[in-house]
Amino acid sequence: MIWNPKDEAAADTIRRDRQLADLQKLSGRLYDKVPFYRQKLDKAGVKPEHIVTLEDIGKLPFTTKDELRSTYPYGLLAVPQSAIVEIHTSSGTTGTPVVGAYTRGDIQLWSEAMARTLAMAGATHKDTVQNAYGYGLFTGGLGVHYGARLIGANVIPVSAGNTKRQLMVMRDFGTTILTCTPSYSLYLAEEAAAEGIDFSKLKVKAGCFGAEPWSEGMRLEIEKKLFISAHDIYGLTEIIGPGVAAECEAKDGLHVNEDYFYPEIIDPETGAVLPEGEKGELVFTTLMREGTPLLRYRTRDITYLTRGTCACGRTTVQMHRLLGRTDDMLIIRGVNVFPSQIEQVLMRIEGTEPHYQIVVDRGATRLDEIEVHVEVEESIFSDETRDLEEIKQRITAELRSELGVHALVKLVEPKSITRSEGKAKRIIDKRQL
Ligand code: DLL
Repeated sequence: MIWNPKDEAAADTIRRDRQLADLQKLSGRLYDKVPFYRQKLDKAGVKPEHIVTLEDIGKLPFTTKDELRSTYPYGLLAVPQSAIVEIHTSSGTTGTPVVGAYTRGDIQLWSEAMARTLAMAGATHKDTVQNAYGYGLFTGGLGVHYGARLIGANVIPVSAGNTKRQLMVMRDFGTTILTCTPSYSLYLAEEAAAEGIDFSKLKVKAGCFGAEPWSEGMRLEIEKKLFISAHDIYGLTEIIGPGVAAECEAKDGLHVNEDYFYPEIIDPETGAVLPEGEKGELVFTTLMREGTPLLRYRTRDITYLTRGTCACGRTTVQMHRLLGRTDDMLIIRGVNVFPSQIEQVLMRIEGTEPHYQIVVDRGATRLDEIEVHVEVEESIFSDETRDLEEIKQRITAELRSELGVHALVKLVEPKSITRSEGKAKRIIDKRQL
């Protein structure tokens, strides 16, 4: 079901007219109300009235994560502080957190964006949504909550963690839709098996998974283990949280809520806007945000966009599942390696579990070495060492052909890699770069 056919399935020309009008209003608002943006626009020699066509967005300067950090905490507010009703921040594990401040209008917009997202996974007011994203400053918890509420579904705000309780809730309250990180959904499946709970007998029918990278192979694994339809959902704190883009039943790219979040793909080196279908860095302009609107925000996420009416009837532009981030690309002996490439290889190999970690270090020779730790199935691990050796060799060969560099492969016991209740930690980089 399309939650809002008028906007999600609007004709392209109508949508573009609205986007242009909103962009013009936004640039005027930022110029008048946010000294940071006024200075930026002045420096770039652009005035809001120079935005005459949608393509003129290219005249506007980019906003970077560093700028968000340097204006921490309230430097980018476009409304008086008294109009703010909620604050979220990114986890801040890699520096000063970035802040998103929401007005009442922003919460309404977020609810709408998330209602669209959940509806893409089939949610209606009859559903019971078990929300296992963390509640708090992280946007996953409240974002899903607001969307489920708008739909009128029964939302269970269980939050992240406490796996045994998750399973009890799922069984006793008849959860039909599960929301959590993709890695955590597999942990739930694993614990269910240990507790003697059969997923095929539970009522869960779909899941909205995101907040971390995952591959098509991982989707198949989740669908098989949980007996559900698994949908990719994407978003980031700076823009709104989850609700930026999501997969419908066609699962052929994520529909971007482009009437709110205008996407562009740029060459990360030159900043040039790339044509449809070309891979590059995703950039968003928050056309309708009130609290902390952003112009051309560089997400560092890598993907490409495609247009055309989807089988579901939505006309919104689609982004391909993320291919990586400009800052998670590992450079191993000069070769660019994305963790997503490694996951793709591992998911193809029979006998491995979808739990892995990538360790990068410099050995005695001071050269980069990459070691991939991957769990193997119990039956194989306790069985013939010959099988283990075969799997190891296969993974090594496939990684070499996919990545173009040699990776050491270490097969580890089932359940030996630390499970995460939120975003999985896949990379351990021990190099001092
Ligand atoms: O992770 C928002 C979110 C919550 C999205 C729940 C989906 C579900 P941040 O903590 O600010 O926000 O992290 C944003 O996570 O720039 C991506 O690199 C990554 N990310 C988010 N969704 C996906 C996804 C939330 N579906 C950063 N696939 C983004 C791959 C994702 N990476």
